[in-house]
Amino acid sequence: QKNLSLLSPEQVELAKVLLEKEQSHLFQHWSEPGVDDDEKCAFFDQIAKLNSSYPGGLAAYINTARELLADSKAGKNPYDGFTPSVPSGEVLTYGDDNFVQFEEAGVKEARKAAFVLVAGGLGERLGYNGIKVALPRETTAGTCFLQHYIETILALQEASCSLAEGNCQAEIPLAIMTSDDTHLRTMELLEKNSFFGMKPTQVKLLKQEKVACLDDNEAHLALDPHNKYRIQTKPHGHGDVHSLLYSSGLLKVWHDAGLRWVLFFQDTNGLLFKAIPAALGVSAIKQYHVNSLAVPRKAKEAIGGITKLTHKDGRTMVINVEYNQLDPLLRASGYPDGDVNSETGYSPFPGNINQLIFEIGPYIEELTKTGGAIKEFVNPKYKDATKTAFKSSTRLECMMQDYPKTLPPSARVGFTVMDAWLAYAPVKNNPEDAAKVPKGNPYHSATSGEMAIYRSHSLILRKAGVKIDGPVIQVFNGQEVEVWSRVVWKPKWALTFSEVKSKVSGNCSISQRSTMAIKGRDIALEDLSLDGALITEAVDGAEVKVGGSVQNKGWTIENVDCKDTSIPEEIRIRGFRFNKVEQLEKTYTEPGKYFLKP
Ligand code: UGB
Repeated sequence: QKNLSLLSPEQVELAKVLLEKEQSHLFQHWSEPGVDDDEKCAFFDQIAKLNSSYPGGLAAYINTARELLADSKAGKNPYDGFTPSVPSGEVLTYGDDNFVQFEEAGVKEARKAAFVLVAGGLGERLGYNGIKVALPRETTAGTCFLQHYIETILALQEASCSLAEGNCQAEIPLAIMTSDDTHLRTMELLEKNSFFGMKPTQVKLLKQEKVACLDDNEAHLALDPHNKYRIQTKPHGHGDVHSLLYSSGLLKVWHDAGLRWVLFFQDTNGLLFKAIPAALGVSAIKQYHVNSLAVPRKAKEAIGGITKLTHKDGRTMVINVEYNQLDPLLRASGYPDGDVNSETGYSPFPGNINQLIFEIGPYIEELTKTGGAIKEFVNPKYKDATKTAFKSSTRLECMMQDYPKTLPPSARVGFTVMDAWLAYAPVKNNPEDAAKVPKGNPYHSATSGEMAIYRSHSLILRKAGVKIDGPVIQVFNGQEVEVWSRVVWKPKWALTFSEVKSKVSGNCSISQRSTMAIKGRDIALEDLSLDGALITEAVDGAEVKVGGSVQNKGWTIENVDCKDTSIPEEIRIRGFRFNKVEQLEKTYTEPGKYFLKP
């Protein structure tokens, strides 16, 4: 009481909220006034932050926590009353007429889009010490994820503007959600690299705050074990992105500027932009308020399944069900074998890759009602079966893909399925865990993430008429992967299948042991026969035709051990590195017309 008399009116209000919500234990150990006053102020600063960064404030957080903890203790299933079934969505086949039409429509729409990268996660499963967006997407060109994302958005901006009538000045905005774990390093990466060519004003960083930890079923807030004047906090999950976009006012700025779409994406999927133009085209043509990208999913694969849920009362929704919940839900709903592959070799439930496209109008309307609050969940680890005590403190969590859970039935919620080889190659698992993944299921490691890029590029070129050898199978860091020709290109070379086709002509062939990096806009492959390594770089305005027979010793692949700490971490987590024995490398620094022939 004596301590409270020293507080400002705002601090008194906050203290009252805490006392009303039965949190007096937070003050019980406080020393006399005049002792530890700085710490006490810091405590209230923290409380004020926790209060303002949560929709509805700390009181709402504690109320929800009590409800969810009671449900968890009672063993209540969040899907009680719901029956799962396989939903129907848009299933695309890469390169067919339908796909090409959606891609064209998507590129046209892109100038009305804003991109949101959720990059607040530390990637505990990957165990990498840096921020994940700084990892090389592949090690042939060495471009990091963030650079690749930005270069693709800039290429889309340009391609989209070139289709607009009149003088198009569109600058596609990019928001990046960071956290205390990633914020400074993300900012440094951008600043050190001049924002990878984007205007600094185009990029906005939104930092998510952690939420208060909970000690017990009564939702008593947990004190930090190292400081009795602090509340212990933990991450709240990627679902924070919605409240941040709303509370920062950014969404309104985008809406007022006439933008129509918001595209959310995760930190380490090096393929996802291959799927963006077509998926955005689907959103525009089908007028989806919400469109989730999905890929065929192996049963029990550690990604959520897109599921249609029908409630006893008639309500239906198409929503992601996390992988650990899908199997029990199916077993409880008349599928005795749970989540199993169908005769196609895949689960009938498409895999959520958390690439979401929202139409801004309906999105902002919904957030005006909810403030961006997302249905949360709690996952306490109980000490024993009585479920009365926790092994360690817990907290509420939320996921960005749960946004549709509060939408009315009239909302147009759909999804788009594309081949995994085209759209999905996340880097989430460390080498040891990846090596334990059941045979046939994807590894989701740095090794598989890089190899998937070469496979995707090889398959795209094959579809465009290039003769490309099949892969060989190799083992790196205990993972058996297909090794295709190491082909990479800059996003401005080609964003869509039509663009790839327009840059390839005659009889082109690339052998399996080859490496090809295309670093320029106007580089055309004409009657090229490549058996070795070929690196072509050209400034805008330099038109280069590459042809003839290129043959050299090329780049070989060497195994490296993930435990060998003499090798940089970003390399050893892949289990291989390139030995650049011989290559043909040409750089064109002046505009003009050139013919590169050995
Ligand atoms: N992230 C944040 O920005 N803040 C946070 O507090 C937490 C994460 P994970 P997860 O792609 O296969 C998701 O940890 O959550 C960012 C889907 O839920 O990599 O286990 C983080 O930086 C799942 O349905 O993934 O699983 C990263 O960019 C499936 O789609 C992103 O959020 C799965 O991803 C995802 O965080 C998948």
